[in-house]
Amino acid sequence: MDYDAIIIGAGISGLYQLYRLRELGLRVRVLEAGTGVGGTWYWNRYPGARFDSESYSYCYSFSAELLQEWDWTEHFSPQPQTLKYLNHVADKFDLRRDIEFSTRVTAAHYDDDARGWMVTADTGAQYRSRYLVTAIGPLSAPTMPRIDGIETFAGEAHHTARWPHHPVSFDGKRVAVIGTGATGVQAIQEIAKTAGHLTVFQRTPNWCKPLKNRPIDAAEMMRIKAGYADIFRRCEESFACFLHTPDPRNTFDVSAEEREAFLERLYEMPGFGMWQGNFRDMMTNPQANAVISDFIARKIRQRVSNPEVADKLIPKNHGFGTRRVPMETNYYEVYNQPNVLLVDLKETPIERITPNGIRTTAAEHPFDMIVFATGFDAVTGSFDRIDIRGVKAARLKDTWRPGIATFLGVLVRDFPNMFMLMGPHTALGNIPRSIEHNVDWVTGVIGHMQKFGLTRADAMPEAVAAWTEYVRETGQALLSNQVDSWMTGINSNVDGKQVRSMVRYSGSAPAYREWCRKVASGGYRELAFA
Ligand code: NA7
Repeated sequence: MDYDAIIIGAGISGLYQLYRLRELGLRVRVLEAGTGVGGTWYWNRYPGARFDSESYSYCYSFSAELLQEWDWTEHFSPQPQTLKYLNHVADKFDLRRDIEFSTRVTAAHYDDDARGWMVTADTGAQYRSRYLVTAIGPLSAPTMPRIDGIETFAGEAHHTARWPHHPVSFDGKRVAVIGTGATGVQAIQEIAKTAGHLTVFQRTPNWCKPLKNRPIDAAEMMRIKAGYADIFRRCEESFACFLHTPDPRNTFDVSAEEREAFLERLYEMPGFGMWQGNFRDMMTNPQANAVISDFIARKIRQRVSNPEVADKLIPKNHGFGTRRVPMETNYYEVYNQPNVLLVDLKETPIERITPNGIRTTAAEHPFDMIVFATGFDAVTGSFDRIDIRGVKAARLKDTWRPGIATFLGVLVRDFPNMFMLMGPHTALGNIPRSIEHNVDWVTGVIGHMQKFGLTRADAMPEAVAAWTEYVRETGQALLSNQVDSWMTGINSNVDGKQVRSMVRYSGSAPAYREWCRKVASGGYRELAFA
């Protein structure tokens, strides 16, 4: 074997996994497609990209020294600052010497005789390794919309997740943005500041909530540093590892006045409070959800001066919080600007992209630039883009075709020694919190194998069946699983992703960790070792 472990990806999960496996004394190589570290925060450098979670809850917690030496400048860190932080982490722990940049993994094949993986990169290089850790992210395979003529556009065109490294100017330009998810909303509010004219092409409006970001001064940063232990304890106890926990009351436990006052407070609160800290039945009771959606709809009407435009911005096919809630800063006010136009694609669909711009069924819009904020082939897309084969050369893509099946979202039966970080069916939520847990657990399994001289680990079929069933059960009551979004496996631009499927675990993070803890403390009986 060339290496004990190959890690694919040098984002938040890959960097930390490298750190941990090095502690075990393993020979590790990280293969990274980008020219630098950072993953999501390396690729998504579009204007407006930033954390939607409090910076100090969304960072690594494993090193007290790192926590104490790093100063966050804003409550919700902007992408350049986050990238700087991840570069600092790579330098501080001397991680770069084990990372190969500009190396995109194209294939990973398991060899049962050698009990290891043969990994192939687009550079032509091949690597043999005992363990394979995928640190490729649930939202990292960008998708372009399927629109006729897209390749004929003669102006500038950028996907938000493949944003150029050089500055992009919107000054005086006629700019189009397609897509109004969390990314589109962040980009639109920024582009509108300088574009000559901005046209937003919206297919489905989302329920957006004010972020209420603000700078962190030195005194506040000192207080945050002193309170890190409490911050991470709160994250650990909450449903999805955020600083916000659901209110113990149900929506209709309180009077209409009290409810309104509570929702007002949440609306004014920074971050995900309105989504993660609302009445506890918001995500399961359609009537409760309708009340909260109505509250946000009224806010949109107050903030957008033209009632017809306001109406177009109000979602009609899903309730608040049932899709990822985009966080905004003056997003709705953008539509009051004279240089901004909203095009509702439900009314006037795009017919084609032309060399000059975009033609809908109603008009031809000329553009200098098109920004595609059209999202990702989520969760499984980053796996599908690599030719991953397990025992008897079975393709991972085919294995999952009838439905995703994993053990704890980490292991897949018949793909021995492959460990997924942030894979399908694992706890997501506040991703860095989940990453640290995932990495520590994987490190535990690998450490166990090293200690006992084991060379093959696979998930037992019964364990896979039990976890997959648990994922299905915990997702049943949730309104969000009855709505089309990347969280339910839908992507209109990808073949085979038109029907909803259970791609993510939607139970609680504490329950997920308890499963993992029991498996580890029981000596990994759910895994077949050899
Ligand atoms: P999302 O949330 O998947 O949003 C993609 C957006 O692009 C969404 O508004 C889509 O409309 C729109 N879209 C996609 N294809 C088309 C076509 N063909 N025509 C018109 N509009 C289209 O991706 P984001 O990058 O915003 O966010 C992904 C996650 O990253 C986010 O949840 C955070 O967790 C981080 P649709 O809703 O499908 O009608």
